[in-house]
Amino acid sequence: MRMSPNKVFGLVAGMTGALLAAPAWAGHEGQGPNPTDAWNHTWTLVLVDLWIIGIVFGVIGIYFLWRYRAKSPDDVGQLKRLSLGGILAWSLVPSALFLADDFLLSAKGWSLWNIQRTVPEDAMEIKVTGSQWAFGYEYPNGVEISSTDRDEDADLFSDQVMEGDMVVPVGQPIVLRMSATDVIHSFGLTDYRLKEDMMPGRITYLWFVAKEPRVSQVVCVEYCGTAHAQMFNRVVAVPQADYDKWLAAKKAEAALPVIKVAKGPSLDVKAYDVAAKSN
Ligand SMILES: [Cu+2]
Repeated sequence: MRMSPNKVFGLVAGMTGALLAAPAWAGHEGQGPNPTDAWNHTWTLVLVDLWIIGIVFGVIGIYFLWRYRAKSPDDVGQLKRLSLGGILAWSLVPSALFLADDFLLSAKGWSLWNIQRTVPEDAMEIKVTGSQWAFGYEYPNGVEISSTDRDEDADLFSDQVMEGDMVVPVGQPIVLRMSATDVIHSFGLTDYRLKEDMMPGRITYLWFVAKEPRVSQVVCVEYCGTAHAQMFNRVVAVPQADYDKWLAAKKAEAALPVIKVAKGPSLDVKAYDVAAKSN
């Protein structure tokens, strides 16, 4: 089969047309724009683009390798002169197609950024503080949670709400107003595809909405010192009714007088035993 340059050209144009139509079938099923869906949508589009471009160029490249291969050792190729129209078409049309794709992706990135930076009016605010090496949260009713409340041997994969969890209601947009007490940290809400720096002396923000009950993680994604790797916490999304119950319980707990015992150096049990026996 011999393909004329015009046919190859038609193939490229056709496949690129499919690429530009891709947003229609790579769309998201969101109920209103939120940063997580917008990121997923844009990322899917980038991947679809890369696949289509890769396949188009791969197929054409392999075809040309086969079509114009040397048939004998002394086979010398012949340069075909293109007409002026051919030269213009082969240079301008592919450039225009690539530029159109670039503009499409930029526009998607732009709209994604707008979605990520525009906090819905009904968002519930939680104040978040980063410090070496913990996340602290303050809820609108004054309840305070710290990732250091978590038991050291807690099962991080448990689907039960545990001490230290940041709990949020499903379906409610949450805006985090964030700062730090010591060095720069970053709030990495990876399951929601979001992150934002937390800095001393500055308030930054991030908003997200959980569409279903789920347990996910927040990790510090800015190296912040020795125990940076241990700076993580669970973010648990629960139905609104469960959230209300949890918050009320936390509020009641906070109302009790709490006597905090400072942690001293660990007790040397052996020395204590010896001392006890000698008495
Ligand atoms: Cu950190």
